[in-house]
Amino acid sequence: MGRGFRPLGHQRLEPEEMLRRAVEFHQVMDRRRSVRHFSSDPVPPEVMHELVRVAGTAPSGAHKQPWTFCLVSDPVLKRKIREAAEEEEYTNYHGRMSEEWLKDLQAFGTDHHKPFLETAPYLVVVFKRVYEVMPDGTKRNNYYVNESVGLATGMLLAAAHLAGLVTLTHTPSPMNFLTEVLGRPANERPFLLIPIGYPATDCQVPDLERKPLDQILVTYGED
Ligand code: IYR
Repeated sequence: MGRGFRPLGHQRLEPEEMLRRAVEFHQVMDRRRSVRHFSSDPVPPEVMHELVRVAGTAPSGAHKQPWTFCLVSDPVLKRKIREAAEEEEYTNYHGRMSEEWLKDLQAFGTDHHKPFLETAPYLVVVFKRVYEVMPDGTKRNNYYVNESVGLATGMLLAAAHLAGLVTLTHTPSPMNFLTEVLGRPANERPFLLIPIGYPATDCQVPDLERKPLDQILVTYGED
């Protein structure tokens, strides 16, 4: 796959410009929120394809790029996904999740109803590719698959936000039904389910605060 090395082609920024860009990017990203109430307004498919292209720029273990992004807009498939997810979630909310977990979720107002799986114009179902099947049928393991696919998904969320769209990082559990509904091969495992679209007109989000820098940053070597 590799063809040797080539120059990086990097240009340094002035410190002020660096800081300006970093501050601005934080301001933009700080407005990103997980959204559970979607408009059904359509999103141009070219935009969605571009978001996936951004996700595909993520770093990955040994550059194996162990991801597949399924872009679902077919209403029949969306309904199947909703029905299967709601069935699993019903079991989660009625005995499979601990009391502590249910209490932690109260602030988000979630339950087993997942209408957004049908309302959102697109569902991006992210699959991790645990191994690759060679032409001779042998299997080759990928490396740091969760880390790689997590990074790619984060970049997808950032790209969607920058494009003026909203997302939900949804984790129906267990997620095996996605393999079946989408007819994915055995080397792919569902990783995350991400509805993408515009927010509903009256969309509300939980009134949350992010941890301040001094709670998430520990410095070593600064004065
Ligand atoms: N998967 C369930 C429960 C759930 C779990 C966590 I952690 C969340 O942050 C939100 C929901 C659901 O989707 O409802």
